[in-house]
Amino acid sequence: METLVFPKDFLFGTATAALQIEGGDTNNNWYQWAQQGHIKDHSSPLRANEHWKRFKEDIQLLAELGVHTHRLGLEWSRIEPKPGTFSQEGIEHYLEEISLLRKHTIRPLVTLYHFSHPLWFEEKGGWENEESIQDFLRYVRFVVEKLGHLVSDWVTINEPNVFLSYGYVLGTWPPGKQDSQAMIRAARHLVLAHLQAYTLIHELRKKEKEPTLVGVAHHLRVFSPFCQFCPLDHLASLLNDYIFQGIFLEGMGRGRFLPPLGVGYPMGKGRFQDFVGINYYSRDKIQFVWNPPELFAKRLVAKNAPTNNLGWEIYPKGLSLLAKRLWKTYRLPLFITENGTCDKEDAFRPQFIYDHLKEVSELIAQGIPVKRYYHWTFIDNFEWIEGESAPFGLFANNYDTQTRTWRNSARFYQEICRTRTITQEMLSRYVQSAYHSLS
Ligand code: IFM
Repeated sequence: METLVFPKDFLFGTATAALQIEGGDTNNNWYQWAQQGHIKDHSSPLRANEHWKRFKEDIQLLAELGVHTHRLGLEWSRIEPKPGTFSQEGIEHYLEEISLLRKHTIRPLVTLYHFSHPLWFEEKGGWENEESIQDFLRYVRFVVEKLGHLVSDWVTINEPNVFLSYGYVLGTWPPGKQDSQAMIRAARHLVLAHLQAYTLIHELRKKEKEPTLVGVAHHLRVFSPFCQFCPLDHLASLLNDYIFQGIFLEGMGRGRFLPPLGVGYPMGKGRFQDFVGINYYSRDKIQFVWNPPELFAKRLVAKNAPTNNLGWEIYPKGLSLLAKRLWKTYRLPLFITENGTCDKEDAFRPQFIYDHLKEVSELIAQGIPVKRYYHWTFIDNFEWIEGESAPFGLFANNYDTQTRTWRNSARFYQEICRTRTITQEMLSRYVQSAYHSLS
């Protein structure tokens, strides 16, 4: 393993989402989904990490961890509990939280929408309703007017493709549908909401000296043919790539609508992102299957590949493959807005971090402007339908006592943040065991 050295302006951070850590909110679609019994371990985001109450303690931990930046989400339902009615308490809470981050010189990257929304929005039909765009923009305007003086970096929408796949194809997330027409409607609205929010945020902040950066956190995967010699597996991989991520990258990045989202440039040709956000976790091996009209592909894990506790393949090289492609296409700074793994024992997380940062370091050496790395996640939290049972945290959390514990990975990451290097000596202290494999 090599020593890695990162540039002085490279920022290391952590990422979280409001619903996954805050607890205490019942006015959102995910609380309702949990109440309906959809969470595998029967936990609820009502508890999570009680971060809403404990944010000072958590920010103290982030400061000790030494991160340069932190990606946090806002809970829309706390800020706009009823349509058009904003909560003073909600926005003041975030003012306080973000001010505290800044006091510790931790640069905030704020996510405006990360899978959860108010119940009133869900009841109106969520993103399927055309009015969703104006509803979202009203919320964005309020937030940027109130928080803009503290925040210059924004993610409008997190992983629209994941929300749509689980919510409208598999039906395991709210709104729990299996309806491709509804999915396409919702997808169009999400893309348009981003395009208009991008323009609005810049409009609101145009007089400010500090540049405002706005982008999307895209969930990006590598799709490759299960069988190298099977043309149909190749074709199915390309199609998966196009449908799962290609149409969102082009739609949200350049305002270019591709089928089935539409055609042309409804908002005009342009650039609608200041960085490309990459949430990278894994690769899928694609096998063509003929089972019309539902399926044309199966997503499989490569034979003998290392996997995490959720069975996701660990494939660090995929990060480079995606980053190179995005740089070639968009010529914009790249932020790794999420990267991390589910590892109950914290057995292979340090190795995972090293292997992915090695890819980042090689990309930088090749002149590709990867500027930030946000580890997903700061602390074990509510992992959507997995509930409390899928720990991705640098810190462990005991949900009964709400005690936070430093993991070996957190200590490793602390040294990485402090020194912007990974030395052989650090590797010998922190990287203890390699990955589990399927075989
Ligand atoms: O926890 C999620 C996060 O909310 C979005 N990206 C993937 C993470 C791990 O599944």
